[in-house]
Amino acid sequence: MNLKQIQGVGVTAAATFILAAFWTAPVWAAPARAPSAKPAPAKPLAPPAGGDIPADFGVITEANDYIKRDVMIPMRDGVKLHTVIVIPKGATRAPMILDRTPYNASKFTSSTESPRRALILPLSYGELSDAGYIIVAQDVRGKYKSEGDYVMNRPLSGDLNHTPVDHSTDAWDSIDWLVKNVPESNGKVGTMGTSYDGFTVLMSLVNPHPALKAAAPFNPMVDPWMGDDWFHNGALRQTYADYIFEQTADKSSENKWIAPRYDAYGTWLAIGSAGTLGKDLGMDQLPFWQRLIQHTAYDHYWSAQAVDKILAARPLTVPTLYVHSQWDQEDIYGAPATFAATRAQAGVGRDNSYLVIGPWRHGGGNGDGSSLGAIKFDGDTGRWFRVHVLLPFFDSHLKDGAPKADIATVTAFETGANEWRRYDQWPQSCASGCPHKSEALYLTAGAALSFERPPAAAAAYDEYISDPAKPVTYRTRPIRPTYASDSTWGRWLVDDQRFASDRSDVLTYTSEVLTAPVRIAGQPVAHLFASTSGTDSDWVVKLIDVYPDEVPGKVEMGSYQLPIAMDILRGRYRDDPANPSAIPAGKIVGYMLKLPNADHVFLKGHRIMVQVQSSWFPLYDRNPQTYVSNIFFAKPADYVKATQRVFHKPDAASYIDLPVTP
Ligand code: PG9
Repeated sequence: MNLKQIQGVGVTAAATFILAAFWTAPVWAAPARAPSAKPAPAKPLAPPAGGDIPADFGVITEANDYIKRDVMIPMRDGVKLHTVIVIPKGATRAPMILDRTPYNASKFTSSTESPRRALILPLSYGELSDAGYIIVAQDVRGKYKSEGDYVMNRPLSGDLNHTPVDHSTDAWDSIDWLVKNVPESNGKVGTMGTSYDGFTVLMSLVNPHPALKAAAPFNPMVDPWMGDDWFHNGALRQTYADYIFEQTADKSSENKWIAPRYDAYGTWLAIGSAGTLGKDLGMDQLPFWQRLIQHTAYDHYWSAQAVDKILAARPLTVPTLYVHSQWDQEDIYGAPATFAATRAQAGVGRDNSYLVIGPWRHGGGNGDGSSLGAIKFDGDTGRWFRVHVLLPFFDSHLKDGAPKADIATVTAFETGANEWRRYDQWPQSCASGCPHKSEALYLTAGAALSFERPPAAAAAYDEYISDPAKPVTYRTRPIRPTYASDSTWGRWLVDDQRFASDRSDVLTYTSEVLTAPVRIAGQPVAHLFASTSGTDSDWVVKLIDVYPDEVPGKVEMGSYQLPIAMDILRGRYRDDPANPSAIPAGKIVGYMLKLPNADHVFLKGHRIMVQVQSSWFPLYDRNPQTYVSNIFFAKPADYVKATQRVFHKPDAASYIDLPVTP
């Protein structure tokens, strides 16, 4: 039903009601028609010459509380980018928020059909619009209605991009046009966006336009080899193939990935290796897929486009609020890494760097943050952040005459305690250079954890068989394709880990019941001393909060194994991500794996758990456990069982460096 029809129904219904309630025939009313009189025959109307669709239909927009402009903005190379501008009706001297997206600007600005701007926009943008901001959404070049060619995460102009244009120049040209052509604006612009759009926000900070006054990258893609979308420490996130397929098979993402099976575990086991996938599902036709599977190591291709490194090399001149989610299932590396990079600068870069850490999934800061999976947070943390941090941050930099906002350098939600904290630096605890010193939590004999170094007499190691034919699933089966409409991918990082602790190919270490809370605020780092009978191996380490066996008021949480920080390391990159090397079979080797940042309290009565395993399937491709030059082209015979040993003896004592704080 369109707007005119809705209005028509409203008017007719109201008129009927008024007539029924108040109508009594006046004396002058004509007498009823005589029953014998014949009704006049209906006059047949012939359709007009041009058919029933008018050549130029005018949409009635008087009821809207916004004006929407659809424009094509010219870039320096002549390419025009499709841009939708949503202006609060009656706005004057309003600041603008620009979101540059590969996900369809038209859809972004018509989330629902409504005369209210708060409803046509995604929630967080609707709130900004209601606070007086002009919201601008733009299709990046080559996607949807924008001209030009699309390149996945188009690198800066240079040896990885031989054109003179990139997201930095496109942001500059767009901002320049906006401040000259939107008369309702005050000439000040902020950039905001989540994930890929967060990446374009960061690119707007490279040689920024002078009108760019503030930026809020939410969960930005920063280094997709180290720990964002495509890989984690060299292990391929193969289930993203469907995203690459849909994003690059055509301009408007109309080609849909058809999953061959209901359960992605079965799909990927049958596919075997990423190389086979290329052939079987036509991925080989996609240039980005080709680049992905050819650049397996952290070579120049990846390191030169890592945005934290790019921004570290130039002073951050625009105030930037990096928004991070503790349980970000897609880009858990980007925001804290880029904050660390620009905060380490002297002077202006340091002062312009702000960080928010919320208890959210990917993009969760844009929505309702009352809960995530089974975990509840005593209130809407998403709204709290937007009202108390995001809006004051933007207001103070973008609105004429707005007061300075009182925003802490770091605003973090401490899960467990479920309270927001203000810090003047992040991390709060680490091995050196932080306000607090981290502490080693040792994996010990008897499947235990201890802050004491393991004694010499204890058993030296635990072992398991890692079988690539039966990889450890990353969540309970069946696993739906990542972006299927019924997928619960967004909450997998808080899945109860009991399904894994029961497996014989997962080592599980548990502390005593805590008699006092253990609080962490920083990045736990796993130091494993391990051997494998193979010549390559993956190592997955999970830091888990085990709830008491019975939880009053939340019985379903009894013994819940809540992941706090987990990640994977591809063993061949242990010494140098750029230069892989075979693992010496049967030798004890040291591995260091930085886990994601966490601000969390393991409460009294809980226990700390660490799990170690060698596959995390099908999210990550299987390591054949035989060293081959390109793992994505491993042959079936390369996939072999391996005996894995994790050591806990004095000269090879595996531990987690826990960023504990008082
Ligand atoms: N993190 C997103 C992404 C997924 C897959 C590939 C590239 C980007 C995003 O939400 O944009």
